[in-house]
Amino acid sequence: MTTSTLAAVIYEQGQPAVVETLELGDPGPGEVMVKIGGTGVCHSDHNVYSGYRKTEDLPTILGHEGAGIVEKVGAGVHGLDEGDKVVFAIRPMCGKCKYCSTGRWNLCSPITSHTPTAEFRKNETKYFGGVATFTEHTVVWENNVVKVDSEIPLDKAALVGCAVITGVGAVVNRAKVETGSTVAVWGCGGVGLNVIQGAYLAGASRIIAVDINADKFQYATQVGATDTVDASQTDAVEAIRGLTGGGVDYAFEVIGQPATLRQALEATCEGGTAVLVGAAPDDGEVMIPMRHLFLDRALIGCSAGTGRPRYDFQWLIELYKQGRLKLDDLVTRTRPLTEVNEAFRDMEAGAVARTVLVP
Ligand code: PAD
Ligand code: ZN
Ligand code: ZN
Repeated sequence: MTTSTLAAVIYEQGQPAVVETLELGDPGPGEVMVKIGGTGVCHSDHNVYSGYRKTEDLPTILGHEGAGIVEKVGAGVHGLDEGDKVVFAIRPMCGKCKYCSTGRWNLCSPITSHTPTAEFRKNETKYFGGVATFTEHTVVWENNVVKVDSEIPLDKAALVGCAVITGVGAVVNRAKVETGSTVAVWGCGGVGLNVIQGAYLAGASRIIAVDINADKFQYATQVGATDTVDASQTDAVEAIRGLTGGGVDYAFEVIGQPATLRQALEATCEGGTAVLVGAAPDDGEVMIPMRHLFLDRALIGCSAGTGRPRYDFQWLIELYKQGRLKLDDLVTRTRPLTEVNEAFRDMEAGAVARTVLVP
């Protein structure tokens, strides 16, 4: 049996997404079909849409930051039932590879992952995609979803799967920011705002939000920024050195540009750490003065918040329920899935913190 489902498809990078009806097969062994309840529009989707990051796997179905309800369960699936609320994990969690075995779930080896046997089809076309949440229904490996508290609204839960785990996780799992530290964050989009709220949760003493769009600072302040620097008006590195008397302990680049990564490193104090969260362009390279690293500075990357989805999603949702993790303020617009291209335009214009598409 197949299920008809709307899906946002990229046939050619640099061209608008096409929202159309595809046929989706039933979940095979170890797979589940999820009815999408909400899916956030992340800049990583925009990178595929725009061609900032090239892909050969076309046509591709976008979307990875999602939450929904399990609708069909394949044979041999354990711990997931029809009606369960789930959040998607960007990376699978096989539980067996070197990385899973050493607690580094975000690096789970693609070699051991499972591509669903259920495919999206229209005529003979084969569609690529990850968890493919810019849809009404998707089928994924059981290890790509985490069952979560049934009380959390799906349009808010969606953010936990990417923006929240990536941002908060970069602070607490990867950088391990200590209470009292000073922090600067380049880029106050959906992910950067979660780095800011992660730094707030970690007890950072100073949280400096950097952006070239001053409209973003209202959101940054709402989630815990203590200072703002408009990099379109001022030299951000100088401003941060001035505010902190020599540089921050931790600087997070959450844009994905070589120039801002270099700025982030330069804004750290001696012994400080710069963390690359933004997704690099395919040919992105950055030159850094060797003497910077000599003075005990570190430059590190962070994928998916160095997250352990089965564990981290639960405590993040618990903090949301207690009012300590802000998600309602971050979903500044919801749109139907059919308006995915308008949502990308809002992102380009800096008109939103996060858009959630609701099929
Ligand atoms: P977004 O478009 O919502 O926000 C980007 C922000 O950066 C906007 O507020 C811009 O105004 C701002 N900005 C742009 N250029 C500059 C500049 N030169 N100086 C200062 N600010 C600037 O994006 P997002 O928050 O959805 O994603 C941010 C990045 O994080 C993007 O590269 C995305 O692909 C990456 C990402 N990484 C992971 C990971 O696992 N590491 C996961 C999810 C997203
Ligand atoms: Zn994302
Ligand atoms: Zn693994």
